[in-house]
Amino acid sequence: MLSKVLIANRGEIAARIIRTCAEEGIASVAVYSEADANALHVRLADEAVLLGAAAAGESYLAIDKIIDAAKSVDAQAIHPGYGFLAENATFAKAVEDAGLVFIGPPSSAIEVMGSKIAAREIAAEAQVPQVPGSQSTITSAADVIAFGTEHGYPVAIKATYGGGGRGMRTVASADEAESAFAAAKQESAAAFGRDDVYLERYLSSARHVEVQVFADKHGNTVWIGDRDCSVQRRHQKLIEEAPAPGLSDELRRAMGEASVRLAEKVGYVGAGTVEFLVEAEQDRFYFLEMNTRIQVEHPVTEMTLGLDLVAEQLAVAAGEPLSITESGSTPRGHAIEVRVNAEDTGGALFMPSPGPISTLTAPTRTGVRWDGGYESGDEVQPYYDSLVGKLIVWAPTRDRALDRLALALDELVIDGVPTTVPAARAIIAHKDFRNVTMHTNWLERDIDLASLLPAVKEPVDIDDEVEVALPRNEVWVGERRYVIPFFAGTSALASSADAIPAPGPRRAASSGPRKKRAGGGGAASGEIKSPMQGTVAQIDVEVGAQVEAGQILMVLEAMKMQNPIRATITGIVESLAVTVGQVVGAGIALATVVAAGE
Ligand code: MV4
Repeated sequence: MLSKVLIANRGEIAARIIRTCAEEGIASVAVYSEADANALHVRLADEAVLLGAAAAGESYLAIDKIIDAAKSVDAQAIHPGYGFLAENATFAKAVEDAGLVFIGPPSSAIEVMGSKIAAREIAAEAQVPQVPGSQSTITSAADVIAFGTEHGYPVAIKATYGGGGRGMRTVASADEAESAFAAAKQESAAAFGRDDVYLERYLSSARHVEVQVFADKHGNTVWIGDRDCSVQRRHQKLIEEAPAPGLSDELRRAMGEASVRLAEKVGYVGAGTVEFLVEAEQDRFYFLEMNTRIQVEHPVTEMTLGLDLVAEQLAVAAGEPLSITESGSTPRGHAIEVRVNAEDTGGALFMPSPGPISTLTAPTRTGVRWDGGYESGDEVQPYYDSLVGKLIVWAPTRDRALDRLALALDELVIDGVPTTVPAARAIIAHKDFRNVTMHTNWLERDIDLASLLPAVKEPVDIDDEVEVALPRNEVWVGERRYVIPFFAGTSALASSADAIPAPGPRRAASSGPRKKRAGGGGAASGEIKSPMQGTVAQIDVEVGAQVEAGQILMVLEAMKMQNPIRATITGIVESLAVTVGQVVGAGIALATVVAAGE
């Protein structure tokens, strides 16, 4: 048995792991950055070691510092959680080489699954079905066209050393090949430091279903249930559930057995997840990738099986056999998880909105679990992801779980930062979600989140708003009145047409009425400058394109947050001053839009 474990992570997953360590009688060691000195995971752990500055590279991604910290406190093992270094084969190897136990698979399995081409080769050897794909990295747009001619469109261009959908581009026809190829390469280089890309036939209306596998060091490998994670926005999952609804027993079993074959082929140990695309009506499934970590959504599996997957990870790492010896136990009831992020969903923008949480009260209803990374008085930092916590409900049936989830969402109180709860409410209230006709492109294509209203941090006094006469609307959130400005003809989107504010507490004024902007006379040229330092993650328009004021021109990634950059006036894109992958400083010109007719 392990006696002391260092948790190389922060937020809710660090808190989650620390709590299981306590139950197992294992001493826990938190690591933290300067920004996290007072964070929940530090308060919960038995010991804590400062790594360095807030930037992840100086702290949660600093391999040597983390290994030194483990040695300095005599920890025997390191749990990486998810994200940060969890799927970094170099880190796993460094942990192994330091004589410590990496709570995860062997570094060799991480390495194989890190290359999506190698993963596809192993999957083929294990006779796991997959969509047609290129057998190697491609070198030109001509390769895309040749593949499209042979296998049909749409085609997906994916990052060879990527995963999770980042760097992925879809190609609907041959004339899109050139620009999509260039964009996928640039995005992959920016996201993963390598620009190798490969091809897959793209399935547009399948569901995203994943299988939880577990292996111990005694040769036991089992599959223990599936989860549907089809509702994603920009490859961030919003809602997950277990079991995946509407799959036949045969399909479930075939996917589970395929997952075990794959895990065995790669010499897997510990918790792993095998992702598939599923066409449930046809009983067909296709391998996508394997995630070699505990996943954010693991609690829905726990709730339907009565297990603690982190406890199983700790046992396996200590060399004990799995407590689950049989594959495919029948799940009991249904569990659904909502990820609650500190983001303003107004106008479907999902703007990261870090800041202090004044009140956080989780629902206490039967069948409800809250896995949180913060408590009242804690501050969501701008340096890391914006996950505040996960609301998980269990009920005997899916319908009952959805009803219970709606009530639990109403009872969850988070004051101080806006959250993604309004989007979750809209999703679970939608008939397609209730009827299980959602799929991977459903959220971005079929459901209207653009009418969600932006959050306003402080109540605004109507009488103070005399600067510009604009129609407005009031909403009541709990006991507080919020005033939402209306802009003629459009949704709330137009109200944030100006440069997006840098991370930090949102100013009430930013959502309030403001002076009439260019376009109605006066200045008719819109130079768009970068509001912050960041990396151009995506460019949505080309020179010469007609754009509306408020339309997204590009996305700037800063501190892992996606910040849309919008046109300030309606007109034509005259110039683009940047390319995807470029790092820009605050105030740097990004693009120029000129009013039509000039
Ligand atoms: C796909 C796909 C369809 N066809 N690959 C996204 C996450 C990563 N693990 C793989 N992903 C996908 N890969 C092929 N060949 C669909 C997804 C996908 C998805 C795509 C667009 C919008 C939302 C999505 C949600 C889940 C999966």
